Amino acid sequence: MISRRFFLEQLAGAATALRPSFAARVETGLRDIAVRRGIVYGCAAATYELKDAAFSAALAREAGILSAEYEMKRAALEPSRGRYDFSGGDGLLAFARTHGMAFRGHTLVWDHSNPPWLADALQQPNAEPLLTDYIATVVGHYKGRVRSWDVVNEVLQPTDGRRDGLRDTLWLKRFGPGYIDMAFHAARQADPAALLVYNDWGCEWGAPENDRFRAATLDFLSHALARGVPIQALGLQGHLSAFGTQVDQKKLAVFLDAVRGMGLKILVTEHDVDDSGGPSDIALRDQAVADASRRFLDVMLDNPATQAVLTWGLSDRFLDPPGWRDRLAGRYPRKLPLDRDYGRKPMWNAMAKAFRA
Ligand code: 9MR
Repeated sequence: MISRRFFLEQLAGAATALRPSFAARVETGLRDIAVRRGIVYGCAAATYELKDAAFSAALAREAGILSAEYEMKRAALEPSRGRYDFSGGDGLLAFARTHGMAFRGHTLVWDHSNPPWLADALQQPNAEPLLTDYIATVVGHYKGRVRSWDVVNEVLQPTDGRRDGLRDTLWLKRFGPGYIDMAFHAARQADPAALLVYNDWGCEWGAPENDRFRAATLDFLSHALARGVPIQALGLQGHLSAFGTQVDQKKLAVFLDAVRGMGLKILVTEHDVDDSGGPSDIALRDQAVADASRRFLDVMLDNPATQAVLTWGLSDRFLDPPGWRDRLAGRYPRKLPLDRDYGRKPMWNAMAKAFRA
């Protein structure tokens, strides 16, 4: 029989084991607020950012799930053929585990961020293993440790002129539409437990081209599910614009209902709000960013199929490619919940309110 003392010792041991992650985040962050809503909040990050202790502390406080901004794309993972480098992804995963966070995989099959050798290699005969073996290796490496995988990323583009709405990618050119099925089946085989996601942008906003995108997405999903492709969730990236085309809440809600009606889960995978084109007054811009985020998240979270919200980064500090500042006439972009000094912005408050609503 298990003695009471043994039981208490086990309990104490478990508490000690958990302590580091709690100690690292005494303050309530978006992750805790999200948990109370029954969802998970997190963000994309990169290992170079983790070297900044103040940022790491903010990340541990705010994020309950981590995604890789670029270190789990093929260019990073397989820089030369057959030679894998998991250091970036493993570094992020280690941080996630230390801080009790879940982990996402982004992304297995994309038209961008592929290593330079891949295009030529794909021209050889019997090239399918370049897709399926890659997925088996990468998903196998992270097996049991990734909650959800973006299996294919950005595969629709109705304006490319195909009846099936598929984007004209290097994968489509080489294998035809079947590459998507191959990718999902390979991922399913390599990790039976991970949630398999199709991730894209284009369904979020209210313009006529987005009507076409939503229709193409529903068409694509229903056909894929009918073929037995193991797609389990739709990821909407959620890259919004504070001063450009807006979300149409009604259209978005109807679309999400249809997705849920297919039995799929929904994730917001890369949310941020571009503030270019706005007034110079920072308070006004921050408010517009916050309002756009709230309008979007209210609809996304109203649907019971939505499981997760991730922002594409946490702090404006690391958004400094020169092109951005040119577009903002010398100003820094302010598109994320925390500012450049990790202070909470109106967008943080808007997200907290959306989670609590
Ligand atoms: O933010 C990412 C940037 O650091 C990379 O250089 C780029 C190319 O790999 O990808 C960016 O992330 C994109 C994501 O992977 C897919 N959706 C659009 C994102 C923003 O461009």
